[in-house]
Amino acid sequence: MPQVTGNLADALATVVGSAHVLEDPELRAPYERDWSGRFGAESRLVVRAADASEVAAVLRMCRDSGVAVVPQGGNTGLVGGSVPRGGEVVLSLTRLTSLGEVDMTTAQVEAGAGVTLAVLQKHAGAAGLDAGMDFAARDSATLGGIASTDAGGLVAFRHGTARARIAGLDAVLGDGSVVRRMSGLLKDNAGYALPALLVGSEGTLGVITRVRWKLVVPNPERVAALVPLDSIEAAAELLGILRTRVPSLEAVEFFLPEGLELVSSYLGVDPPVDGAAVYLIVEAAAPFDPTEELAEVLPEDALVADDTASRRRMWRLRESHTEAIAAAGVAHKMDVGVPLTALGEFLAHVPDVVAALAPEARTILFGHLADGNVHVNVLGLDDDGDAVDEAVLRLVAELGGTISAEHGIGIAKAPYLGLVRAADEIEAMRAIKRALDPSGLLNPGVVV
Ligand code: 2HG
Ligand code: ZN
Repeated sequence: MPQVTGNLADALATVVGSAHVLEDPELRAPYERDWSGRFGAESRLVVRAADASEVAAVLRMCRDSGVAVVPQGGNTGLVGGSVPRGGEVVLSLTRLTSLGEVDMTTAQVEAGAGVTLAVLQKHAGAAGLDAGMDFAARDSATLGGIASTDAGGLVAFRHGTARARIAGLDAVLGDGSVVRRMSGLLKDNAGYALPALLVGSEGTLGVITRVRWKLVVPNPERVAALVPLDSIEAAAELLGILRTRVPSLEAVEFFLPEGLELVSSYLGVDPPVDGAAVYLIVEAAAPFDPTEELAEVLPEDALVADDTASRRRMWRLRESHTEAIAAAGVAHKMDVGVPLTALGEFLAHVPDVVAALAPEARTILFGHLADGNVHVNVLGLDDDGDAVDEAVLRLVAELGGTISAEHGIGIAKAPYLGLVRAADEIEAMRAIKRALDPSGLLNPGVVV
């Protein structure tokens, strides 16, 4: 294996080829700022490995040179967890795109960390199966990033978060040792579950190079509905009815009038409904047509979409929130989880909490209602905006929620971990970090 004798870039080039070591600031730039537009800094260089052995060699060289590494997938993160804080090497995994044949006995498939969610969805579809995960960034977000953040998305209610979809993985740990767990066994309790620990560890313990993904059997018949409601309490009540009386229920998402207005004008469309306090998008999918089952419990003014084109139009109103917000400015994003019993109180209080500190700011609230996952986006904050983040996250903690539901802690929320995790628990996390990444090579400043 090549040794680092002089310049790190030259040494890395002997591993990945000089075309994949980017030093030119213009070439580095797309890797240095994340999708939030808020986080990022200059890297020392960007290195694009092609496989697990190159990843291992890159990590060893960086460790030997005392240079920290920020692993990066599709760079769709929103919490600063996959972009440099200043001077690190960015290790891009997007070239790890090998994709195995679907194993029809287990309904599992092996895929490189750089395979995007959309490619996995297509590959699964060709075998008559489905990825069991979906979200708006599907074309760019990669499986390595999805695994390391334990991403959730639009159908987590039915199929769980990434954790539930990952049957195994390969990873290179910070100390250079390798974890290989690709057998995909449902029952395998031999020792500590290291793959489970790596899922959601945000690149702080190891670099995931390959995953074994559990596919699901798709439901061919699908119906969506846009439901206008008078209050968040009415939404919570309807959610209870949907959950218990609609077995084909797949997703229950929500947005509010401010979001609908912003998205409609961004897309240049007339909102199909207005005048409500809360809007839900409900989707059901089953082997039989679930329209009747769903319609039975929905209010009369719900708009039902039973063909693909109208369902897509409906979903665009929800999925385009992130883009419409980004077009309006750089938002502070707080991806939080709140117990459903406290959701009404949370949504009612957040605008006041923000307004008390930043009267001019604009607060957009939307998210995955069935999961209690609210995306708080605040536009128009100045440099002191972190006080707003803290106040919102404190409210979440007081209500028994979590400061990170699906985007991760990153650097955005690292200072606030103590709001929802006890000191002992954080110390246990630090001990794990020291054990698996003793030189602090991987993603410094993220999580703990
Ligand atoms: C979504 O649910 C994503 O659309 C992004 O998690 C949320 O932009 C956001 O805050
Ligand atoms: Zn989300």
